[in-house]
Amino acid sequence: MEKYLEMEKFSKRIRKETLKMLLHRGFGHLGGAMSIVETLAVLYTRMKVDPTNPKLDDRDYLVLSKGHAGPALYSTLALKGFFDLELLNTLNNNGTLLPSHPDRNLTPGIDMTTGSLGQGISAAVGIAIGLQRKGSQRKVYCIVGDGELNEGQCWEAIQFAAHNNLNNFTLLIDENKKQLDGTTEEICKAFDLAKKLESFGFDTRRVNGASIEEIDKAISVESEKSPKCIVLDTIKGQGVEYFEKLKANHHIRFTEEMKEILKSEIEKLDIE
Ligand SMILES: Cc1ncc(C[n+]2csc(CCOP(=O)(O)OP(=O)(O)O)c2C)c(N)n1
Ligand SMILES: [Mg+2]
Repeated sequence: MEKYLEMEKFSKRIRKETLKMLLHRGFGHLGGAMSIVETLAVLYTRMKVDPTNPKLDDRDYLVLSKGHAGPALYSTLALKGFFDLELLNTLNNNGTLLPSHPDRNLTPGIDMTTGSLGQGISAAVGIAIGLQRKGSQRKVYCIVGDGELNEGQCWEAIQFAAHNNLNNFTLLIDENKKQLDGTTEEICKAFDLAKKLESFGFDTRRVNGASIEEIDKAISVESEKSPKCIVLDTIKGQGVEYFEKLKANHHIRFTEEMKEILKSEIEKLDIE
């Protein structure tokens, strides 16, 4: 379908610009940025946002609770036209508008400052209940990491969202099976996240997090009463074979060899 082809192209561009940005910087959170690329492509095709007016009154919100994946969101926003692509080369510089983790006071299109894991989801639920009380139709999306869900604070927010029937709230869990220095299995097991969210009262689906079509279909379901959860089955480093296979792929300082690999991966992502 045409719309999926467009989203597919968008996701390639996001992946490419993110890799370019990280290569230019020389280091960064590559693994967790790559695993949300397809999700960001779907979200920013569907969400009501206006790049010429980032503070548009009736815009939808995205809170990137796993804020260390900021570079993927910055490329998405730049490609949507919120700011110039050139700005991506200023990632992490002193005085930049693009700090490694999102800052709502700095970057056009960023609605919540994140990076301290567990806090973004609470803020997102707060935004959602505020909107619900105003009778607003605006939607709130929040992306959390599977390692991030080790934070107890996340589960307070999840329970609160279900208790309040926040059907304007969609939680997207990036289940890439890894956290900072190992797998979730060995550090703190996630168990069955879909079952957990279901039992917390969320309308839950599990999808292939590399499939634009599956993500889009899951996001498009309207929930009557309960908040929604989409568990994204992803790979840390998704879409870049070398980094998918690399064991320590959370935060990478690129060796000369890795830089060459990145350059060829970037070339492969060129779109006609
Ligand atoms: C409160 C808090 N503790 C620790 C960190 C450091 N930290 C950054 S990313 C990360 C691992 C997160 O794992 P996950 O949520 O699975 O992220 P992903 O796999 O998507 O990169 C940690 C511990 C942090 N940012 N915030
Ligand atoms: Mg993870």
